[in-house]
Amino acid sequence: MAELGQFWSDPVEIIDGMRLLPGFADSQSLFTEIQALCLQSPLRHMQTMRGYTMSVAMTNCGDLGWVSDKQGYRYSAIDPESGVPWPAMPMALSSLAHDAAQLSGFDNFKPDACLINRYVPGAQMGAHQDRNERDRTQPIVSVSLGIPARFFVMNESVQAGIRDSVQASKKSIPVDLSDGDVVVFGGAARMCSHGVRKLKSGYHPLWGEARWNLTFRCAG
Ligand code: MD3
Ligand code: FE
Repeated sequence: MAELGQFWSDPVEIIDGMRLLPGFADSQSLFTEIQALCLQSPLRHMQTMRGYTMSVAMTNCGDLGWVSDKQGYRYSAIDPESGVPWPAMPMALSSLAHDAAQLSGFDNFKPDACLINRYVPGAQMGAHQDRNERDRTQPIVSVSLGIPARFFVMNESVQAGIRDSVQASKKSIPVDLSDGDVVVFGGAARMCSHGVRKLKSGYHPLWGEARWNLTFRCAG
């Protein structure tokens, strides 16, 4: 686990409530944990309500897991593929998320859900909000691993127009996320729309031709 205060470079406030901790996560130790989790609860491509198959492969650990099917998006204590609970969240993962949240001003972050996303070249995630979590005063902590990806977040600000009186503007802000980068989304950024651009091909010595992302949430 990364020691508190150890970064490749200083934390960056991208927009109000969104803080990037460059290189905060120890990719090597997470690799071992994630391999073990995926043996217990294999990655799968979920269906959307409209019948599309997601290009991102997913699984979960923790008390609750995010699922999507013809009934829609929700959290479930049971892995629908196996009929048994998701694997427990390893301490190495929950403490990483806790420490990243604490460094960003959120004390006592105790996530009950960790969504594990795997992108291969060509995979992407369209713009969406994360709104299935019960307590939205809690942040979401995201950990990026493997080959880099271009993430985008919509900054929903109100700007005074020159001719119009007041105009709502949504500006898409690109952020390149690399192996070990951790992002904390809380406060004003918590409900911002966001997504991931189509992954370009690449190779990472540990993760191969893939990008992985962990998102820690207080869902229940
Ligand atoms: C901003 N995952 O699983 S993580 C997702 O890289 C998701 O796999 C992306 O969006 C990925 O829902 C982005 C960054 C992230 C996660 C949650 C957020 C950004 C967020 C919630 C609110 C605002
Ligand atoms: Fe999201």
